[in-house]
Amino acid sequence: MTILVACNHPKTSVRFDEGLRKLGNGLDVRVWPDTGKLSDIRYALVWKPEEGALTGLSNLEVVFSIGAGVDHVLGRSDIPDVPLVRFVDPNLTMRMSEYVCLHVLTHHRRMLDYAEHQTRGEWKEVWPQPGANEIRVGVMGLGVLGLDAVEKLKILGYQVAGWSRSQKQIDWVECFAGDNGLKDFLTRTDILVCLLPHTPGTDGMINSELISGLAKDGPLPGPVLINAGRGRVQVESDILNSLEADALWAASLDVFEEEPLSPKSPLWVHPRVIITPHNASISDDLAVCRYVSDQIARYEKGEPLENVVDLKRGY
Ligand code: NDP
Ligand code: OXD
Repeated sequence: MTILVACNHPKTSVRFDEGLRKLGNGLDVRVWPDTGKLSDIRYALVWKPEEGALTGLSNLEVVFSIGAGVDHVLGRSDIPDVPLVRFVDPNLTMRMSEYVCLHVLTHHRRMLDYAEHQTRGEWKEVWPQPGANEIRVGVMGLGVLGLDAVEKLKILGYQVAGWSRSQKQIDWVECFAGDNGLKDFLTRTDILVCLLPHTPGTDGMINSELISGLAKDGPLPGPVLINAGRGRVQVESDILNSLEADALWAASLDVFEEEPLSPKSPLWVHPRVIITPHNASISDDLAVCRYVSDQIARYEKGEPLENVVDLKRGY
């Protein structure tokens, strides 16, 4: 059983090569571009592989994505017509919810204001001081990550709603769906959290128009955006314009249209923007290797693969 590891950085590939070997599961691991005989390769483990890395793999049976998102492989000319399995893992899910709760609390509890006061040694309370139960958080994307995030936000006491493509029924969360449900979802949202994948359907959807639909009657000085889904779901110039126009009060952004974010981007220096380098939740190397190894074992036994991407939907 031969697996090809193909990542954007050779160092990343080496880590997964070592991880898979450590498991001692009998896999013959090849690291792109040292592929050996292409016809040996039945599996591929990829993260933003070089264009062409998956070409000519005539016996390839499954592609595994190192991340939960698969936009780094979809839409490429060399993506073969075989199942694409994405990474789903409790640790990845837990850490994304940590990020979401951290940033919701940061804006709710006005930590940017206090950090600024501290630079001047200024002892000053910021008012009003609403409780979590007065703040309406809306999570876009009620998949593996979104569902865990809404559950944890609910435990913190927030009024939580979710928005997804298909209608969901969850007792303790107000659920909205599709284009028809978007307006009402936004109107009741003070803090918007995006955990959407990037697909043709979500491309650029966080724009001025969407931001202007957020609640204007909340207890914070204005609406807040937190995006840890994908950068291409947002239009950064619109986010900046909305901040300047006070249509948006603050933002936490982990993902960007182009990554890494250019040092010239005005987002870096905006006083009400918090930037993190696409690390809201990073896939743990060994967890990925174990996951892939388990999936291959299932597949070899004739059991169905888990978390297979619907190529038509794009996630
Ligand atoms: P899932 O596939 O489990 O969930 C995706 C959710 O998005 C679903 O609820 C789906 O709706 C919804 N959705 C997709 N397209 C649309 C649309 N056009 N309109 C409305 N809702 C839509 O993915 P995960 O929860 O596992 O992950 C979400 C994304 O998070 C990943 O794709 C990745 O881009 C990002 N991510 C970011 C990380 C980071 O560190 N910043 C780390 C890991 C992931 P429905 O339920 O109806 O299908
Ligand atoms: C992922 C990511 O998709 O790290 O897992 O962004």
